[in-house]
Amino acid sequence: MLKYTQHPKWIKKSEILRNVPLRFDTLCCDTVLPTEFVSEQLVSNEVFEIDIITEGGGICQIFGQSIPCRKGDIFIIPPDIPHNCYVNESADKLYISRVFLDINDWFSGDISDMGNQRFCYGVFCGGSVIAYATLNASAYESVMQTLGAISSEVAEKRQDWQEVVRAELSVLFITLKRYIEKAEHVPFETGKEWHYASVAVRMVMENFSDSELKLETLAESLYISKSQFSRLFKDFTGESFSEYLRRVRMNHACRLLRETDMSVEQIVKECGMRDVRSFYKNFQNYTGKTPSQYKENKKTFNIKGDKIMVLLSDISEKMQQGRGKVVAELVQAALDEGCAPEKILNEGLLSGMGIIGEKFRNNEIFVPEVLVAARAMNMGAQILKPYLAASDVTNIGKVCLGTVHGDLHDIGKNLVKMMMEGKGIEVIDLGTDVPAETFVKTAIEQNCDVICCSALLTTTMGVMADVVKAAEAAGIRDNVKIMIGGAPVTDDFCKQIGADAYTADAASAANLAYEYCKAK
Ligand code: B1M
Repeated sequence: MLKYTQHPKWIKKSEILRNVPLRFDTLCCDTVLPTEFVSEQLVSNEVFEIDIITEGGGICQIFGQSIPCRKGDIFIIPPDIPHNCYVNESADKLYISRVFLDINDWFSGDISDMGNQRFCYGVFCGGSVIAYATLNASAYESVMQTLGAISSEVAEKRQDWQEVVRAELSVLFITLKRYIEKAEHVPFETGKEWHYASVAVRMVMENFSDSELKLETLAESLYISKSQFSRLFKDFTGESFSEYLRRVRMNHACRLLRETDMSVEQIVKECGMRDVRSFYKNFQNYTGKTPSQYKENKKTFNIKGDKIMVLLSDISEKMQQGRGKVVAELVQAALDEGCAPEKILNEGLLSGMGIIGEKFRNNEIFVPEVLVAARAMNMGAQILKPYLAASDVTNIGKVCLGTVHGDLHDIGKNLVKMMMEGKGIEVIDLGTDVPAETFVKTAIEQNCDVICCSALLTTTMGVMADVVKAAEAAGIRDNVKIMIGGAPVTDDFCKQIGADAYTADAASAANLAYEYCKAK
């Protein structure tokens, strides 16, 4: 029997839209889907809403379409799309953490708007704030980076943007979680103070080249006393105003020395320093080198080999941070420097992915971070694709390739595909989570020369044995070669299950598949 209860009144549009680009709350829903009242039950917002199912299971109805949902599911609902969540008839509760994002606010780039809520992200329960995350300067920076990444995904809507937004959001929650404080411990009135400090940080970032920039002037423009300003600033950034300003200026000076041919005098002006003498003194204290020694280093850095090394390590680092666009640019820069694509793949992208795997194993990072890194890896690999897969030869033979059932890892498989296509082999990409029968059915229907299986989990390796058995059962075992690969797979395992070959990397997989196809 369907039960109908009133939709809880937790959406207050005016509140959502006031000054804050992002809010989240938690909702406990106990409404069973009322078939006859569906249209009246749907609600819509003027902001993006992201619903994360944290407990229970039920139905998410979007545009009148009922989608079953369970713990871990995330729904991204664009503005003005009518939607609602309901519990299953059998389940009694559905808990949803919800995020409201005012995209326009992000695009305006006006940080001060956000500051009105003292850099605070509220955790709401039943309409009231139960906790909030108050961010210090570096946490704020990292949240802004994540929000920036989300907003560009949302704006550009690339193929798997929803996946990436999900991953980025989880990163956001992990970051915020570290800063969550119970509401009673953080008096609401501190908001203004945090606002002052954040505005001051922004003013420093924007005006550090003004040699007249002083604590007094900033305090004055915020209508607070010098000592109050000084205290707030230190609380917020962890540094005194003068230390902070010096650091910002010296970082900028280092960058100019590294990346431009500006004279020291020009740099002194550009960094808002008083004169060359005090610049030298500060610079030496900060870097331990004179500006000319620092510039000398830049010259060594410009020697091609070193530059490539730096680029490769940047690729690895940015990939681990999940900065896909930057990775793509760095990969292009390394190619432009004449670095071999295989080197970029192995010493940049794959070396970064190795570190990610290590950190993941040690619980230093979690699935969302890995996912974001994986995407960055793919964006880098896309730039390499035409170089790795450069071949004029086509139609050497046909293979079907997939990651086995239960396994969603596809980066290695995609590399194998890239390399095989580069060898002129036609690749039927079956994607991930591929059942044994599908490999065999495709091989028969498409007349494939080779079946290629990839597995990254020890728990899914067994499916490869099923593929061999299924091929035998279908009577095609003598006509088709079976190749296997993936991090946990070994030559011994290959022999044990009766597959034809194991190869350790994508390039050798492509070479062997080429041989198999040619021999047919
Ligand atoms: Co997962 N993951 N992951 N993961 N992940 C591993 C594999 C893991 C080793 C991490 C760890 O614990 N250190 C671990 C497996 C442990 C085990 O089984 N022994 C693991 C786990 C546990 C999991 C989850 C269960 C985590 C969870 O949910 N709690 C989950 C499983 C999801 C599922 O599949 N059902 C999961 C999820 C994910 C993400 C989705 C977040 C993401 C995948 C994103 C994607 O692929 N689109 C991910 C990633 C990225 C990794 C790591 C970090 C990197 C894998 C990778 O892409 N490597 C990985 C740790 C690691 O390997 N360092 C890890 C780069 C890639 C180029 O290498 O795929 O080995 P690889 O391919 C190589 C060769 O093996 C070869 O060519 C490539 C190089 O040239 N090759 C073949 C591959 N296939 C071949 C086929 C061939 C021949 C060669 O012939 C046909």
